[in-house]
Amino acid sequence: MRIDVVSIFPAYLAALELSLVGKAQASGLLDVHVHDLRTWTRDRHHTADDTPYGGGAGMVMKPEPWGEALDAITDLSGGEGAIAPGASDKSAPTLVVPTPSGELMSQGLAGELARKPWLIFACGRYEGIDQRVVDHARARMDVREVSIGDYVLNGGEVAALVIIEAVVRLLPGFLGNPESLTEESHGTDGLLEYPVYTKPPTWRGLDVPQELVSGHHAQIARWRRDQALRRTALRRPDLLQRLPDGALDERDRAVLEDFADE
Ligand code: JAH
Repeated sequence: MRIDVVSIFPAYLAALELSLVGKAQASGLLDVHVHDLRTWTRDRHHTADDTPYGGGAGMVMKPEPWGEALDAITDLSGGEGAIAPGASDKSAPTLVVPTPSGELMSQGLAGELARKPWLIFACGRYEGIDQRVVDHARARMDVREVSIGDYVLNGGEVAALVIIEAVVRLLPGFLGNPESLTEESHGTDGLLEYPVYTKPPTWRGLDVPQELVSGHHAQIARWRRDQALRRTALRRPDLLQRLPDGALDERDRAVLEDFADE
């Protein structure tokens, strides 16, 4: 996968060199390019913003540098037009625009983006990017305006980091152990994860639940299921409403009934 990120604060994206995303890059699975939007400004002061039409507080990012940036990045044609057999199609970029007014980020969207060959992140600042940039791009490529939650940041950079991390860890061959991806919360059964413990068995007077140290596989599985149900009911009742038909058996429903008064 290729990822391009455009920002007036490219230093924010330095975290991409670290840890798991950095390892994916080192392994050749991922190719990340960070660009300074001001590369594509033409005035002495490298102006990226202007006052909003219609008035109001704050500034809006000018469309021209964004248009030139996206033209330049997407015209990194690679010369021919032919795609080598077995090579991924880098001629079909998906533009991802982090914005509080976008569709909500989810594990499902991360999986969808992980199947794309090329993602371009446009990180806005101020009150956002002139809407014509997105409208113009939509006629030329897939565009996803994405929110990572209902709160406002100072720009799209941190949201882009969140989205990139959620996507890159799903790339085939990324983790050593593919099971660690399929087993966790939001990966399979739609419940929150159960609490986890490690040694020592007693720490500061707190014991590891006896069910987990019992060594009885069925008892451990049942305890974990009950805890996942309990946590989900208490913290994310909305997730219980969205479970597919048949996700809960009679025992699950009885357990939820017992937690109803907590
Ligand atoms: C703020 C451009 N959903 C989180 C999120 C994403 C992006 C932004 N804010 C919050 C943002 C200012 C300018 C994007």
